[in-house]
Amino acid sequence: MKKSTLCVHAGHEPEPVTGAVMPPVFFTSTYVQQAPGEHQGYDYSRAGNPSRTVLEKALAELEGGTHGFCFSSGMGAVDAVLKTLSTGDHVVAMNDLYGGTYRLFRQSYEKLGISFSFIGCSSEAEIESAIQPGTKLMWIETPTNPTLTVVDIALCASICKRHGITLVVDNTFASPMLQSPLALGANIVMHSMTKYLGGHSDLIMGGLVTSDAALAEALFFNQKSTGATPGPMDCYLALRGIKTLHLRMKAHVENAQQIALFLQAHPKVSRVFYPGLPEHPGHGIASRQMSGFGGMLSFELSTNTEENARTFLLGTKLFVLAESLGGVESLVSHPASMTHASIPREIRLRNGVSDGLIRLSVGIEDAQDLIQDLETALSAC
Ligand code: P1T
Repeated sequence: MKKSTLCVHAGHEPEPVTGAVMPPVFFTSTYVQQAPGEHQGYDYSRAGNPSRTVLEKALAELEGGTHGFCFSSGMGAVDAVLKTLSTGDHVVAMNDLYGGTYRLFRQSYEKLGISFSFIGCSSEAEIESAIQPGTKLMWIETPTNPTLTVVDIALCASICKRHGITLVVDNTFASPMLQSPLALGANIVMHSMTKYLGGHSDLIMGGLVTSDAALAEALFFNQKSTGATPGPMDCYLALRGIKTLHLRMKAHVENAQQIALFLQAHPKVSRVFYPGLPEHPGHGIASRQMSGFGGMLSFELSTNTEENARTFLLGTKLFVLAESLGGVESLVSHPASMTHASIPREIRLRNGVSDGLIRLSVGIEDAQDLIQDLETALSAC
């Protein structure tokens, strides 16, 4: 089945008792047992809830995997993966990561004796040289947040396979519509479902998908043991979001492409980071491994200072100044002081996140209205 059909149908069929076309929302924390330990598959909603099951199945189907797990945030999903590791293990990670992921690695897991090497993931030699005897996990985002760097998933997968390393791909920026990491050889795909999957900026949620039974068992154990699980209403909202993911992604991609071209041609803009532009260093890989270049882009003004960026950020009206991304509405943000503030400045600068970098989450409004909004803000800079 094509992904657009899966978006509409994945995870459920009409409900057998009443014939309801949409799955009911099961507001229950617990389930009656016929005898101690005898039940119909659900005993307590931290371990499982039918509304969550439907969503987890839908997510797994969309990512082409066999096991899906949903969490009460993207960070809850990241944490469940890291908890599969033990003291002494080593992780190779992409150097440009969402600030919260970087913070969890450095501030929560390093002190538990897990070590990390942050690298650019730009070549086989670079990745090979970062691998140590104790390397258990490789963590990449592609395209990255916020510099839109593209990492070759198939290359990482083949190196990881050779060394018996689990490859995790944070697929948040692409969404399952534009990129399928499991098909390219990744072992786990991770999502902040708060973003494109939810799609309407009205929930916080994370997701993991794998086709590896042993990994699935470990992730399920961490999910139910730690308990960062979403409630049934959020699961329903996420499922409802997924039903239009294919249509929304098409609009996000078309609008972002037009805005990238507009910004690239603008005299007050010096650099545009968007994998859909032929000049982007990751354009070739993105063309191979993505079916569209996404709705996220970043750029720098010709006078690339924090003050000038601030003038721009206060000058947009349609692009609302806010963290997060992937909703129907357009957002603008300043990674250095917002989403990536927890990364020390010198490391942030080394990773290409300058003080003046501006990030756009391009929504599904009319492209010309969005461009007009950007033009107004640029004229004030
Ligand atoms: O916010 P949460 O649902 O917990 O997801 C964390 C996360 C993980 N991975 C990526 C690539 C992300 O972008 C995020 C969250 N990002 C933002 C809030 C942001 O504005 O970039």
